[in-house]
Amino acid sequence: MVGAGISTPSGIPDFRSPGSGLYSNLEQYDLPYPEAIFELQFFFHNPKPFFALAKELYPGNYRPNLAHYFLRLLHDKGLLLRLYTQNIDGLERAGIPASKLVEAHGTFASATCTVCRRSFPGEEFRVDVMADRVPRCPICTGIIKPDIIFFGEQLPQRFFLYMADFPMADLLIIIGTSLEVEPFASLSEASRRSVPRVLINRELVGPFAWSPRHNDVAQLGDIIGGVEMLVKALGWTEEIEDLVQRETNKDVL
Ligand code: CNA
Repeated sequence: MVGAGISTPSGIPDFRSPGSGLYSNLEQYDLPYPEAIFELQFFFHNPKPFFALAKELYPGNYRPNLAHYFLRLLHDKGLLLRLYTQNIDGLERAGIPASKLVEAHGTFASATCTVCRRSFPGEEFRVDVMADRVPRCPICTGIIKPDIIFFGEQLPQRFFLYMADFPMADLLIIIGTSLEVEPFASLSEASRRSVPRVLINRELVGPFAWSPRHNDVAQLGDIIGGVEMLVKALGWTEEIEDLVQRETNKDVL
């Protein structure tokens, strides 16, 4: 399970980190209060702040970091049952196939007309978003909203895979999330009690703080440092360095 914290080393601010988080830097988005950016009522009143964020987070602006490559390595080794992410930056897609990924809070990769409900690939309105234009449906002129889950909206069907996945997991790794947003946060309680839960985060969060289990493990501090320690303990340091090198070369080519 991962959250915004795995992408802060890539330069994408999280929500709640004091000072650097999105919620403490609202002026540029012109919002009455932080959560309004993901509220439908506010979106229909003024979609511009959301599209300013969309422009920022659009695929291609940021690169995955060591935490993403660690998840990729888990997958390459056949150890990843599923990756549940709250992130909407799409960085997990670099190397993790769609079948292994649950983007619980949606994605910019597709979009839906808010009036006629037609679906569009995200790429189709990239030009509009980059030019600070609110994208409109070519058929009915309704506003097109990227398939990001707003407060009160239903989570994607794939989220419910957790009912089969969590009882099967042998290990639950949780990285870079405040575990404050439901229902995602409660997944941290859905693994079997005999299964260790590993938290890599700046501070204790969710059940690690208020109802820890005897077999919980918390590596507190910077995420990259925490991932490096785990990778070292697994004896995968060289492998991950090779992977990062290969992927960086791909970017350069
Ligand atoms: P959050 O509530 O902002 O929590 C982030 C957590 O990560 C906090 O506990 C931080 O202390 C911790 N953290 C951040 N950076 C580091 C670091 N470098 N080292 C160690 N710990 C760190 O974010 P959540 O994901 O828990 O909240 C859920 C929201 C945030 C979801 O709905 C997301 O869509 C949304 N969000 C996503 C992105 C993204 O896609 N990258 C960015 C901002 C917000």
